[in-house]
Amino acid sequence: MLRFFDSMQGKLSPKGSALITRHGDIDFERRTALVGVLNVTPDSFSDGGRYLDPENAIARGVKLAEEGADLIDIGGESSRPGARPVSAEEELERVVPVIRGLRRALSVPLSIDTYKARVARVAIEEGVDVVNDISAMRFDPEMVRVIAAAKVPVVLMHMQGTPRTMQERPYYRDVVEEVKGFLQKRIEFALESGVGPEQILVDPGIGFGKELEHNLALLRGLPALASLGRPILVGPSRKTFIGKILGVGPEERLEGSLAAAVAAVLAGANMIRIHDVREARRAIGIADALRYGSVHG
Ligand code: HH2
Repeated sequence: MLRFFDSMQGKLSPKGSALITRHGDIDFERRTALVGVLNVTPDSFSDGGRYLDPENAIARGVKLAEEGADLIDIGGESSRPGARPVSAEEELERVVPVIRGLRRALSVPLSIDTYKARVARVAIEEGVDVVNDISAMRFDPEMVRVIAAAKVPVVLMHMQGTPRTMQERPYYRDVVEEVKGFLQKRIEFALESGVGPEQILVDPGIGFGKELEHNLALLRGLPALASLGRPILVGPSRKTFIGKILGVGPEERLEGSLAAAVAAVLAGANMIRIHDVREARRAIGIADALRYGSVHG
C-alpha cells in the first residue's frame, strides 16, 4: 500500500490558507470554499435516490462544478439516523463509477465522504483528493494509516455516538468546549499517528448527536474553534435544525441553509458543505465581501 501511495500528495499551503491537491488548489484566504454534496445513496435525508444511478450522479457532479463548487464530496452511505449501514463493497460499487466518470469529465478536486479505510484507499487510488471522515478516524482503526500513507487532507468531524444512536438524547454540559476538546484530541491522535498538521481540517458536525440548541450554540460559538489552528468546515445544508426553526421539510430548507451558511462564514468557517451551490455562491459572496472585503463578481 505504501508504495502505491508514493506519488499521492495533498496538503494545506504553509499559511494554512489553501488546500493544495493533485487537481488544483482550493484557496480560502480571502473567500469561502464551497463543498458540493453528491450523495450516491438511496436513502440520504434530502436527496436520497436521486443520484444512485451513476449517469445521474456524474451529471450532478458536473453541474455542481459549473455552479462553483471548489470540491465535490461524494458519499455512498447515508449518515442519517436509521439509515441502513452498507458494506465497503457496496459503498465502493456506488462511488467508484462516479469517481471515474467525474475524473474523466472534470479537473475539480474531489472528496470521499466515508469512515471506512478501504473505501478511502480505493477512492484515493481512483483520483480522490480529500477524505471526509464523519467519525474523525475513530470508526475504522486502519483509516489513520491510509491518510498518513497517502498524505491527503482529511476532515475530522465531531459526532456524539454513532449515526444509529446519535439523536437519542444527546447531552452536553458545554457543547462548544466539548466539541473543541474532542477535535483537539483527534488532531493530537492524527499527529501522533504520522498525519501531517498540514493535512488536517476540522468540522463541528452540525446535526451529528445534537439538538437544536446545540447546533445553534456551535454556530454562535464557532470563533472558539479558531484556536485549534486548522481550517474549519461547516455543513448546515438542509438539516433538521433548520426544519425545526422554520417548520419546513428538507425540500424547503434552501433559504434557511443559506442563512446558516452565511452565519457560519461570518463566525469563521473557511469551507461550507452544501447541496445548493449556485445559490450558496451568491449568498456567501455577500458574507465574503463583509468578512474579507473581497468582491468576486
Ligand atoms: N453532513 C452530512 C454528511 N457528511 N460531512 C461533514 N464533514 N460535515 C457534515 O456536516 C456532514 C458530512 C449529512 O448530510 P447529507 O450528506 O446531505 O446526508 P446523508 O448523510 O443522509 O447522506
